[in-house]
Amino acid sequence: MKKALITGVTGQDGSYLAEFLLAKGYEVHGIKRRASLFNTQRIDHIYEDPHTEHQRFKLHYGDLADSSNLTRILQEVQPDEVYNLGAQSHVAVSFEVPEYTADVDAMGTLRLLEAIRFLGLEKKTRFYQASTSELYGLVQEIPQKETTPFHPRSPYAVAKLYAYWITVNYREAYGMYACNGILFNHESPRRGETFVTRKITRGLANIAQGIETRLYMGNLDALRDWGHAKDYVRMQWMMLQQDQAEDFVIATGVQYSVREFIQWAAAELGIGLRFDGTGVEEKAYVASIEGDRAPALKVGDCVVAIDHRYFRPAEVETLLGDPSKAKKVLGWTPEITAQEMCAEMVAADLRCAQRTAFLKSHGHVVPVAREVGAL
Ligand code: NDP
Ligand code: GDR
Repeated sequence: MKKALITGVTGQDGSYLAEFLLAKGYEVHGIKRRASLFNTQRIDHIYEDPHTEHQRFKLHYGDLADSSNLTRILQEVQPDEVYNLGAQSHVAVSFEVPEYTADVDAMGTLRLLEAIRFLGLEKKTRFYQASTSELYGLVQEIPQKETTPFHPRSPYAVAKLYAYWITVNYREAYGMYACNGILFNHESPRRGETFVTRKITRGLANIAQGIETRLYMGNLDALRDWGHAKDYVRMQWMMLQQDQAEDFVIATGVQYSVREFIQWAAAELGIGLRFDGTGVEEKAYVASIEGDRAPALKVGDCVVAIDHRYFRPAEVETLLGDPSKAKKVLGWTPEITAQEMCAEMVAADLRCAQRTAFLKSHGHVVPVAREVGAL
């Protein structure tokens, strides 16, 4: 039975990848940070009690900031495959905690690679690094492919640039099977609540049910190439099954604006929107309502407004990937479109908002988690 070790197993991708690998018959080990509250919501459905016989999904406390911990876990598990998905993954937050982001995202990758080498596992253990389209930043070429030059625009992207190159370096220096998946944005109902797509689907679902009144946004003109996380974790595994390690761009090859995503999400709720104004003054008003999914709204309500705090010190305005190499070499194609994914996310967030509204209407106090400051 093959063994995989996933850092970031409690995150969006980690949870889908763990499911995927378990279905393939792997023994899956995940590194989980200690937190003051449970942080395993995304993997609770695949949790296995350590007392069960033949347990195939095992969690280890750990942190990418702690080399001795990583070395000990690697020594114990002796994995065939390591997926390094753990990261401080929020671009805007990286401007607030740049040093921590560098420590975890850049140095954390080095710590893992070095632990593999130190333990003499470099010929046994295959290594996947979660690289990112943020490396392209100020884009030099449209669409972006494996050979497009990088120009990172945030402490997150700069840290990931180090992680990208140290992965290439360990491949070249030590003959390790180590590769980078340069993944463009991918989302799902499990996406963190402060990334733009989830913020929109959750915010509009809450507004439709009267739990919140307005969604405050940053740059609506930003263009992104959005795919579904399920399609992308399949690709992460495929990248480790080749004869030789290579780096791949994973994207859909289609881009949309944040404003378009808001319109799709609203349409899923039966709401037609009218955008007025430009830049920091822009607002969106309810122009039409159909069906019963937005009982708290009426035509003319202002549901989206701009708050300049959500603009970043340096923005990545446009990203569009060229996944030709992945299609040609690996035979990979994304199966879920951005619009289908948006519909799935809205449906999930609407169910949650309806539950909250129901409980509130029956006198229960239901706190709605909110973002911290402008992030
Ligand atoms: P998430 O933010 O959902 O998950 C990040 C994971 O990393 C969580 O499990 C988190 O733990 C864990 N983590 C954070 N800090 C540490 C640390 N110090 N030590 C160990 N684990 C830590 O990210 P995604 O699942 O969306 O992304 C997975 C990876 O892919 C990340 O590296 C991200 O940068 C990268 N990426 C993501 C893209 C996307 O569009 N989703 C695109 C390109 C790259 P906890 O649950 O405790 O917070
Ligand atoms: P990104 O994702 O920065 O691309 O990084 P995010 O969803 O945070 O932003 C996408 C674009 O939307 C604009 N935007 C807003 N973003 C957020 N979060 N909140 C807002 O209110 C808002 N308004 C407009 C942003 O400015 C940006 O242009 C994600 C992460 O998953 C990274 O880890 C990963 O590497 C990249 O995708 C690829």
